Amino acid sequence: MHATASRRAFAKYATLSFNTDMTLELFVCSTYYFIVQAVTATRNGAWHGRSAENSGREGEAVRTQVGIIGAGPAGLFLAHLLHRSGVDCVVLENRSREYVESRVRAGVLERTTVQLMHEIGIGDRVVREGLVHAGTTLAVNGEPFHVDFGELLDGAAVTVYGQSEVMKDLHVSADRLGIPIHYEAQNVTPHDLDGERPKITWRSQKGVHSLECDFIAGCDGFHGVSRASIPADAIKVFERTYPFGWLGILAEVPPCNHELIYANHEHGFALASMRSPTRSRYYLQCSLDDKIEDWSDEAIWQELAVRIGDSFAPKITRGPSFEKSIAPLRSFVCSPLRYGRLFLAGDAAHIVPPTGAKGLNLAAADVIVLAKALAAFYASGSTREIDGYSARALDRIWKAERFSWWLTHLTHRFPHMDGFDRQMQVAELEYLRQSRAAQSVFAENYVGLPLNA
Ligand code: RFL
Ligand code: PHB
Repeated sequence: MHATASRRAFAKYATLSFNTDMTLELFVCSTYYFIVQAVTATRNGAWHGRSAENSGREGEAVRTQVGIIGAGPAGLFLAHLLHRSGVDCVVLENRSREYVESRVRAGVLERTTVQLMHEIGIGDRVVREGLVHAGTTLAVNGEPFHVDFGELLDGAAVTVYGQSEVMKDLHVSADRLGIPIHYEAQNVTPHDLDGERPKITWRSQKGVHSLECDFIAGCDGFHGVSRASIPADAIKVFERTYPFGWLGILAEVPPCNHELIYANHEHGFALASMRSPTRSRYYLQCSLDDKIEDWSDEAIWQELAVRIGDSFAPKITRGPSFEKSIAPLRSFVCSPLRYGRLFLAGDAAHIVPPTGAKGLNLAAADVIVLAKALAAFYASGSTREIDGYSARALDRIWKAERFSWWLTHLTHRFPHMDGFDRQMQVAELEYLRQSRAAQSVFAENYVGLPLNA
């Protein structure tokens, strides 16, 4: 029998039988019995993670070790990391694969995220097609200045590579590895989170299904069902909403600069970003009352030119937008990231305003910690690492929340702002322009704090 299969079967059998009342001694003494049973079970085909095609017939209870709700970046990075550690999982996603792949969102990957892509075997395309940016430009009242991450931080850089490309890479790899993902799963509902045998039910065209698991990972984004399943008195929520949104467009035109431009202008914030040397992504701070129909392409190009300023405005190539959306901005953290056997990760647990480009990267960092903790549990039976997941992840989350909140305040126009507030913004940006120390702090946070921070 293959060693990995044996380990998996043992781990599964062990978790089925391990409960908090049981002493570790009893757990160890029972090992021999478990292995014998596990070998038999594996030979019989029981407890194997089943593929999306052959699992989940109506009424059939499927069993796995970790049930993952949500096939966004958090859910699929986690599934890959668990798979690599020999831990079985099944992913349930309420949207179609095409929808998840076409959602236009993040664009900037931290080093840790790119490294994670390499570790799980999807690093080739991001290296070929991703754009490595060793710096960024900030502008205040149309006057730009450059922050050189590479020079300040010993070669540090971020990679511009769209979230939709990350999702395509994850999907292709999940297919290849046989990671079971059920798309268009309706009415996904976690049950018995505070007991020993949590389960998830969902509905497909075939009927109602049930997934029994040892643990559930809630990776279903801000509006998902996981956090909403936790009793209100079991978690604390910290939140700031912002009195504006971001209007974003994609256009098949070359970017106006080889790196991003974050612009603070009296009219409000603007960001020049990109997806490739021929595709631009631009954002404008807008009112929460604005509708997409209020903003013609012409009005957007006009306002971008004003806010980005004279140095770069002549380099903006205008063209028809093929995607246009308005997103509200929010800072949000829920604590702790665990309730019983449910663990929250990614946007299900926290939201940052997109100013610092941290959301997807935080989701990746969370599941690196969570996957390691779950793998440690299955390898040793010790709950030490899973018990520490929430505190360890929150430590880094709060630092990214702080940076995103700070950069949002530094670069946006708030309705209550008076002349004094405006001068404070300008003074801080001028300080950033002139101070190497201030630039180092900015660069260190922007390229991403180390995972053990
Ligand atoms: P996601 O991506 O929302 O994925 C959650 C998945 O769960 C599914 N789902 C459910 N499935 C089953 N049952 C249910 N009841 C479910 N409810 C939801 C959803 O369909 C979805 O597939 O969360 P995840 O995985 O935590 O990933 C988070 C990131 O997507 C997010 O933080 C980033 O996009 C944020 N973000 C950025 N992050 C960066 O790191 N760098 C950036 O440059 C960046 N730019 C951005 C951004 C987000 C933006 N918007 C639109 C909010 C720019 C923008 C404009
Ligand atoms: C993007 O390209 O979508 C992007 C880049 C930087 C941000 C936010 C979004 O801070």
